[in-house]
Amino acid sequence: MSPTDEAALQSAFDAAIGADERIEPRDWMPDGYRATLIRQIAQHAHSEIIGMQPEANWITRAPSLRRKAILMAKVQDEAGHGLYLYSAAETLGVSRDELLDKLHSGRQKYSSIFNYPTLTWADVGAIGWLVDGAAITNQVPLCRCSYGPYARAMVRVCKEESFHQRQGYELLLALSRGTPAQHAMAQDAVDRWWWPSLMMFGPPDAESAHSAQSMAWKIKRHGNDELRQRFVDICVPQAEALGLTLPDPDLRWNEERGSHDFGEIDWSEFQQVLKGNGPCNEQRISQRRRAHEEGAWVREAAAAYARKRAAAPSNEDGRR
Ligand code: BYC
Repeated sequence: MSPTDEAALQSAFDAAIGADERIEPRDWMPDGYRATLIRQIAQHAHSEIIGMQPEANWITRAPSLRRKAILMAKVQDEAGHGLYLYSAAETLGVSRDELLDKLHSGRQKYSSIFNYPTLTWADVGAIGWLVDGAAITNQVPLCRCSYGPYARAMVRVCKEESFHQRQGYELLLALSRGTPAQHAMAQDAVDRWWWPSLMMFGPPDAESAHSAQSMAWKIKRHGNDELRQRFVDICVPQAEALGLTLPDPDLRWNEERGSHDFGEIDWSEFQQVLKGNGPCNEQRISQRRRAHEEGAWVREAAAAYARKRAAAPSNEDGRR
């Protein structure tokens, strides 16, 4: 391609972004835009499938048939989200195998939040309320992401996440209004999940390597700090309604800002988790590798069946 052609394509891309139009898979896009999307969508997909583990841990021990059915549906939804997102990433020219290989070998990240253990049943509620709540706050703006397939996937994901958030809230409410031991269990779970949930939004804007460029490309619509603040403001009245407290002595309403002030996040803990030193990093990855290996026969069978169908002559009505 000549430099003039490239410049024309770049200016058509810039104009589309400026006019809030969607970029679609066949459109020209700068290499950096493509690479950023692959990185973010892959991380997001990996988070969905790794995120199945901490909750699946409680399926066999859910306290009633109703709770078990709800939890199974939720964990299956997370698998579905992973599938939509891997498909969205594939439209950018990478294969699912390549992405899974990068996850398994630690060359691509998944959300820090899933490296914490689920110690009690109340953790299922805290994940729903806080982790899915944080995910919705982050993902609703992604429904307006400039890349079409990612934005469209997010619409359905957000609808399902909102069901997940409510199930967590309802579960915690039942525990909070239950016996003193159940109330204490709910409070303990919130105490452990609060700070890691705030870390889900990523480092402060000043240290966020990708935010400025991703916002200029309209992949991200808001900075990490703005979304984190929005989440804190949403959670404070919800915690009051739940009869639970948030573990932050510095949390208070700031009349001037019209927002809550909150305490310092321990960013050294976040960095440790990202480096692989969180409480469950090793367990999560080895479990994922094992599940992948044990599922090899399913992938082989599906591929053999697809080959057989492709080779068979069509029936008159078009069926094979
Ligand atoms: N954990 O420049 P920054 C779910 C990395 S799943 C790990 O601000 P960016 C659910 C970041 O990747 C929820 N790594 O990055 C599932 C970068 O490193 P690299 C998942 C993090 O991309 C099952 C570096 O730090 N949601 O909801 O502009 C059950 C610098 O950061 C994290 C998504 O993935 C983190 N928390 O912004 C229940 C949403 N934060 O890549 C629930 C989509 C930052 O240069 N993703 N890093 O090596 C995003 O919106 C953005 O990628 C982020 C980070 C806001 C997360």
